[in-house]
Amino acid sequence: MILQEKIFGILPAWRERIKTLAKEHADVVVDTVTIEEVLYGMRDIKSLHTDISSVDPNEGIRFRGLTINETLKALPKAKGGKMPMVGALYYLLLVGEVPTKDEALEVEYEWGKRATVPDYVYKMLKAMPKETHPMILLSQAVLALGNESVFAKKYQEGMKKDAYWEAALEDSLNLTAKLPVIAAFIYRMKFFGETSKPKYNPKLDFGANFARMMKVSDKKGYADLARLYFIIHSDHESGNASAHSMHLTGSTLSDAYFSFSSSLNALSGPLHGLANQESLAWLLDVKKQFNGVPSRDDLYKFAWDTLNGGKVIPGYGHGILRVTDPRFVTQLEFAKKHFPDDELLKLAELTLDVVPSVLKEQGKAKSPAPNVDAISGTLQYYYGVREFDFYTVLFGVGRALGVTANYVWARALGMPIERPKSLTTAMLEAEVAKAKQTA
Ligand code: HAX
Repeated sequence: MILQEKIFGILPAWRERIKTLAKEHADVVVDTVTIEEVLYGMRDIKSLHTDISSVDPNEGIRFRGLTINETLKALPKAKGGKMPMVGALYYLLLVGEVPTKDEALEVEYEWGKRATVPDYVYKMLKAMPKETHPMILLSQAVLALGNESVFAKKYQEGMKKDAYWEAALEDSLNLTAKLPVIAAFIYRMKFFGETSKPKYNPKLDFGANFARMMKVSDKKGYADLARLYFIIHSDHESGNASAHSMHLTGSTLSDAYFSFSSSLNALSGPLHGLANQESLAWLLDVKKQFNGVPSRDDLYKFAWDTLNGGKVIPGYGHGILRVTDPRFVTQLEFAKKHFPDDELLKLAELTLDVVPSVLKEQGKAKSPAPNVDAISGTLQYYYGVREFDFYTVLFGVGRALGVTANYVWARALGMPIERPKSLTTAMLEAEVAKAKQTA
């Protein structure tokens, strides 16, 4: 299988680089830790290691060194579409090189072979109460698939440490292949009462399959939107909550299913993946209150009312980024190209003009710029996916690509169990006293 062969070929050199760093330069200081960082979510502490992607605060994400624009340009496109194959992105993340079209098709082929979801997963999903949130269903389905884990089975049989990554890769491919099927099933079952099993067509790519299984609308472009969406949501370096949860759980040698279920559970919070549905809800509230797109002044007042009500304005601000999120820009460009006259898009654009200045006036948010979630719901809404609760599931399917690539490499490089040190308040106070004495 192509991914296994490629990783096998490059792994010795990567292992050597890590060994050199760990053995010969172990004492080199990369960061120091302040009390503020300890108390406020470890923000910005340089303490994680990944080569899959990295985020520059002033530039945004790079996947294996490529910006979003470079990624979209370089990767081979899907048949009949203008966006790259999702399989091409997975290859890039896992191998670190831009694949040829044939190499990308091989990943798509692997997914096609592995997309069958076991019956017991459908049965379990059908047995859940109707009001269950789609993220609960998705996380449950992923956890249930753990029955199939190659890693867990081989570990029990005494697999050698050197081979962990191969079992991790098998699980990751099996899991990512099934996710679009499970997500589409959840969508059709939860919102349309349909319980037939979606059929993955191995002759089509991941994005086209997802669009078909979702049965959203006949508007042209949903398959391309799905490809774009999954690609840009795949990874955002390792410190964000969903990526870090996957990594932390995986570091205990839990299999990819346990680990990805953790990742989804972290993604489900309103400060993380749920923000895309909250952001669209906010825009629709505005639209409802003003019976369409309001004046700049009315929107300004509405934004202040949100802040004065003690709420955040979803879709704005970021833990690391200090500029407009390029994932936002790419989606805005897609929307302007495909439906420039859409009322909700016009409102999103006006919001882009007003909200950053309101946040600046308030003076709390370190970045007043829009993040990925400020517009992703607007695009889904246009294509007919109007059930907000489903939006984080879409994010989850995309995020699986990045976090599983990290998971495979974490096992390949023998990363150990995570175990940072915690301090009591008295210990922090003692550090303050010590610092005062030496000052
Ligand atoms: N609206 C109102 N207040 C905001 C804000 C916003 N959009 N963004 C930040 N702030 C506030 C914070 O709540 C914080 O207030 P307190 O001091 O009273 O706690 C203050 O500004 C400083 O926050 P920060 O350092 O700029 O931002 P954080 O790193 O603490 O938080 C968040 C980053 C993304 C969680 C934050 O900007 C936020 O809540 N944004 C709205 C929700 C959102 O869009 N989340 C999605 C982010 C992207 C993502 O991960 N997607 O999955």
